[in-house]
Amino acid sequence: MAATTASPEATLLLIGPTGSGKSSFVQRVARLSDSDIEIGNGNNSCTLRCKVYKVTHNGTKFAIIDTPGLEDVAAAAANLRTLQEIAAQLKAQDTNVTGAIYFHRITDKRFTGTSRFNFDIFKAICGEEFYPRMVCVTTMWNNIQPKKIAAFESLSKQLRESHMNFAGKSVTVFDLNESDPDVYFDVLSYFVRYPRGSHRLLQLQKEVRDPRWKGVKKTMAGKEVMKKVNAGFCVIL
Ligand SMILES: Nc1nc2c(ncn2[C@@H]2O[C@H](COP(=O)(O)OP(=O)(O)OP(=O)(O)O)[C@@H](O)[C@H]2O)c(=O)[nH]1
Ligand SMILES: [Mg+2]
Repeated sequence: MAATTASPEATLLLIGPTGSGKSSFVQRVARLSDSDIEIGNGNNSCTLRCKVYKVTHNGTKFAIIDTPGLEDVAAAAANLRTLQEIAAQLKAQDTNVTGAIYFHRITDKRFTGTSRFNFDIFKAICGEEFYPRMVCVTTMWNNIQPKKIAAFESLSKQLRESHMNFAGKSVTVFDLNESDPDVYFDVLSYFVRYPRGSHRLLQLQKEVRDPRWKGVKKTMAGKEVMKKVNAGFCVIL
C-alpha cells in the first residue's frame, strides 16, 4: 500500500455528513500522517475543498475523492456550496467514478432527519443508474460500549433491510471499526469487481458536463436542498 501518482484504475467518491469520518477513512487507507490530511473535531466542517488521494491496494490503483461534509436541512447555502465544489471536481477530472461511498455514524442511531436528508442528496448525486455502485460505511463502532453492540448491529441490519434497500436489493454496508483495520481495505477491494473502463456517469457528473448547465440549484441534488428551502425549513441569505 503506497501513495502513487499513476493514473487510477478505480475512482471512489466519498460523501457524508460533516464529522462522519470520510477524511479519517482516507488517512487510514492511504496511510497518511496527521500533517498530510486535516481531520475534524466532529463538530465543525473540516474539509472545505475536494481533494484526490492516490492509493494502491493489492495491485489496484485507486483515486479517492474526499469531499466537504453535508450539513443539516437548515444549512442550505453551505450544502449548495458543497454540491458546487463536488460538481466542479467532477467536471475537472478526466476519469469517471467507479463507486460512491456514503458515510454514516452508527451512533446517530436513527436514520431520520439529517441522516435521511443527507442520504437523499447522496442518492441524487449518484442517480438511479448508479445505485448498484453505491456503498455505505458506518463509522464510530469503537465508541459503542460492548454491552450495546448487539443493539447497534440491529441498527446496521435495519439500514441494509430498509433504508438502503431499493427494489429488493440492498446497498452493501461495511461496518468500520478502528480496531479492525482490514475492513477499511475490504471497502477498496469491493470495487475491484468493476473492470477498468466500465465506469458509469454519476447524475451530477452528467449534469455538470451538460452544455445547458444551469447551476447547482437545478441539479437533482440541488433540488433536494431547494425542496427544504421552498417548504420553509430554511432561507438562503
Ligand atoms: N471513535 C471514532 N472516531 C472517529 C471515527 N472516524 C472518524 N472519527 C473522528 O471523527 C472526527 C471527524 O472525522 P473526519 O474524518 O474529519 O470527518 P469528515 O467526515 O472528514 O468531516 P468533514 O471534513 O467535516 O466533512 C475526528 O475527530 C475523527 O478522529 C471512528 O470510526 N471512530
Ligand atoms: Mg473531512
